[in-house]
Amino acid sequence: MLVYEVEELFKIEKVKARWIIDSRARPTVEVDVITRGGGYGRAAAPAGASRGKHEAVEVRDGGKAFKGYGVLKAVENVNKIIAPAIIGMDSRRQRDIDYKMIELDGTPNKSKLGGNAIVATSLAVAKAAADTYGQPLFKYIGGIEARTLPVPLMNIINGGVHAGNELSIQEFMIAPVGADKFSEALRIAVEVYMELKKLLKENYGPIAINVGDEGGFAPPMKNTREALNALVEAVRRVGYVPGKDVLLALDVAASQVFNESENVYIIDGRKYSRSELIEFYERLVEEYPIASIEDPFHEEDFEGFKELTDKLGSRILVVGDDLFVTNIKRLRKGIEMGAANAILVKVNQVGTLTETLDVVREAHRNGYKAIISHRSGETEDTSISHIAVALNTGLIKTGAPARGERTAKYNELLRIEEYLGEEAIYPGTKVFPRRSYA
Ligand code: 2PG
Ligand code: MG
Repeated sequence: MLVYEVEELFKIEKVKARWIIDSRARPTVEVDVITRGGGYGRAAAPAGASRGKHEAVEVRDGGKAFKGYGVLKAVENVNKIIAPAIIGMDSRRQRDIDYKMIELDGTPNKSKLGGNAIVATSLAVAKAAADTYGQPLFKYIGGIEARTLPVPLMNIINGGVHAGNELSIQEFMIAPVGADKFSEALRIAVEVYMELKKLLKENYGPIAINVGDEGGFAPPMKNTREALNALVEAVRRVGYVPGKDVLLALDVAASQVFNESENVYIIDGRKYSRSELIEFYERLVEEYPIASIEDPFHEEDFEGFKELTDKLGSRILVVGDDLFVTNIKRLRKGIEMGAANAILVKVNQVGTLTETLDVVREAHRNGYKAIISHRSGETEDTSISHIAVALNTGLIKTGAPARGERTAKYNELLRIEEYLGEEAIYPGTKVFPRRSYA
């Protein structure tokens, strides 16, 4: 085939957006992109609950329908404004297409067209280009280098704004590292999840096995140690060694528990200043096999992140989520100051695939880990599984091994591991600062 004929195949032929509903029963934007060569890509925007102040903004309709959560306007923005602008463009020109949308939007936070409209289109374009090549998305993005399956940080006890219980900390996660393959790691996590369910039912009654937004249990617990004890106990009971086979991780989502007027954090009913909170984390890390703490301080407290990184950075990942909001400028500020040593990466926080790739590259260049992440409001879209493998991040955060919108991501990783066969790598503890936390 002649070069110009191949070029023709990748041109965008059709872009079509619609509303669908997400895992929290809220409407969201889904976009289909079709190329002239018949390549097809479909992607949907996820939505957060503990959102950072500096995230890309979702356009929602307001008014009565869907209690204001409708996305008809965002859908129209894709169909009437974005589609005519990108139809005819080469779907492989991801950067040009993403910057075209950024230009059309014209705001610093994508609030005109909507981060939801832009992110779904951006990912659908990449998938359509990949499909035109007949390749899975991770191969298209990462090429022959893409072969590291991520260690999953699995949120199996939910608290904070993701659950109807009294736990202040939002996420209590396990990281199954004691395996050579992702599929083995997933098996370990599933066994722990099953055992935890049993244990919670024994200790707190049947109400304890209700699940939160990310598929983790939302037991009627009142404090952090209670939740961590349950995790350690469940790991032991199924015969694994906490700190060796399974590590623990927290997302404090501290912006949610920060009281600005008093300049304190309220955790489990107790007030903590920044320095008291640092001591609290130091003790927890001593007592439990914790390998990662996300958003330990509120979203503007770069200083707090720096202090904790100085103290614990050689031992755990200090992860910036609401702090960095997948924004390269904020990440650079963190790098300069030595605030955090890892970044949580959410495509919809920044709004395009291109900006996401740039952030991960910047993180990696500076020795920061990147954790590709879902949102608490999700769809069946599996792009993040592909992005994690494509960029060899070695880390993903996508909830418990339960609820379809979460299992979609894990199941896709199983398929990717199968596709890669002998080439697949599972890094285990290598992605954390220490080899053992036992
Ligand atoms: C987080 C995320 C995902 P949300 O804080 O890391 O777990 O939650 O999507 O609600 O911002
Ligand atoms: Mg977070």
